[in-house]
Parts: sequence; structure tokens; C-alpha cells
Amino acid sequence: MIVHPHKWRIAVLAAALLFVVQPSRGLVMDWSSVSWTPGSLTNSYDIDSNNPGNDITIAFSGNTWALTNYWGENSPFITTTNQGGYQNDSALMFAMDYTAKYQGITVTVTFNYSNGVYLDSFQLFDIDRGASVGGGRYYWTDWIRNIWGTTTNGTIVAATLTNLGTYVQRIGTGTNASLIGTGTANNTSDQGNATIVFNQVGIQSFQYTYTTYSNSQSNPSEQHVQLYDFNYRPVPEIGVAWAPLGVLAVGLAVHQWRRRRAAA
Ligand SMILES: [Ca+2]
Ligand SMILES: [Ca+2]
Ligand SMILES: [Ca+2]
Ligand SMILES: [Ca+2]
Repeated sequence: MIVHPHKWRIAVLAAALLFVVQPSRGLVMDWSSVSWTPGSLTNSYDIDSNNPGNDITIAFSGNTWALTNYWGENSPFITTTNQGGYQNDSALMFAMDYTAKYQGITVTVTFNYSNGVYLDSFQLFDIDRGASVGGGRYYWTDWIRNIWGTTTNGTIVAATLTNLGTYVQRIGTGTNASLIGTGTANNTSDQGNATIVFNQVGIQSFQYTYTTYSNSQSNPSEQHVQLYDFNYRPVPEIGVAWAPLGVLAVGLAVHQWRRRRAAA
């Protein structure tokens, strides 16, 4: 059978378009199904069999000496201590005992995907504040700042902060937007929750710094925040999909040019 060239081109175009519109796969980083050696500062996870090797790396940097032992476990560790309103679900706990305000740790989550990922959301639990010590000061005030995504070409993306708990207040805008605690959250409640998204911009990594706000006492008491599960989708390999389309476009252009020449 002789396939008409026009039909052949339509078939290739249809195949290429199918590849482009193929929905990306949704994945969940679930703290209930991974392990983290208590006190270790970086771990990588292979949760996506379609992506070779490890897919996610989580690393702690900054004043990591302030990570402290909480009820017999060295931070960071996986626990159900703060549940964010999700009954007995696990999250990654970091208990900190800073010696001065503005000391902090930075948590960086890197996605080992060449085109990056769409982070559908990530959530923090227990962003809150201790009781008053007088003079407008508190035992501690959790402060989450420098909440940034980084694209595959290194551009910093501002976060959108949603679903804030009763005791969470947003201050600042854009890349300066941050979250502070305004009351003491119940450990099992969502009073200290925040959901963080990057508005479907493809990112290679995201990060935030956990520190103590200006209204803390000068030597803050022990304080805690937890990182909950997060959902993401790999950015599709558009480059691969568009390559045959590009060849097709050049082929069509040459074909049209030849037709026009032949007709002239
Ligand atoms: Ca879970
Ligand atoms: Ca993998
Ligand atoms: Ca302290
Ligand atoms: Ca807290």
C-alpha cells in the first residue's frame, strides 16, 4: 500500500501532539512511607520508578547545631507529634534551640528531574508563638522566611501562601513574603498550618529558612515546625516532543516552497 505523503504528515503530527498533551504524572512525597535517620542532615528518596535513581533530596543547612533532641529523638526526625489536623499522620519534625534571634536553618528540597517539577503544594505545621515573657516579648516566635522556588535556569520564584492557620500571619510580599506565629497552636490542630505553592511554575528546588522573629526573647526557648507531605508532577519532556514537530515544520516548509517553485 502506498501511503499518501499528506496522510503520513498528519499521522506524525498527531503522534507528536499526543506526546505533548500527555498528562504529567502526580507523585506524593509521603512521610508515612519513607525513613529518615534521626539527626541526619540530608536524605534522598527514590519514589518515582519512571525517573532514574533518586528523585528528591532534602537537606538542612545553616545553624544546624541548634537542631535539638525532642523527647529522646534527635532532630530532624519523622513523627506524628504535630499533626496539622491530619489525624496521626507523619511529618518531618525539626526542634530548634537557638541561642539568639535570627539564627536559623534552611531546608532545601531538590527535585532530580532535568525539566523540574510542578509543586502542587507543600505544607508546614505548627508555625506558632510561645507565651509572653513581658515587654512585648515571647518565649519564641516561629518565623518562616526566604520561601523561594528556584527554576531550572536559576530564577527565584516567590511563593503563594494559602490556607493559613488561626495563629499564622503573613508579612511582606513577593520574595520577601514570610510567615510568623501569633499564638500557641495545639499540636494536633491546624492552627499553625500554612500551604505553600509556586503557582505552577516549574521548579528545580524550593527552600525556606526557619528562624525566630524580632518579638522573641533574646535567647529563644525550644521551638518546633514540621514539614508535611508534598505533591508534585514532573514537567513533561517538551524538548523531545517538539523536536519531531520542528523537523516536520521544516519538511512542510520545503515542500510548500518546492510546490510554489513548480507552479511558478
Ligand atoms: Ca502520610
Ligand atoms: Ca526514581
Ligand atoms: Ca535557646
Ligand atoms: Ca512551633
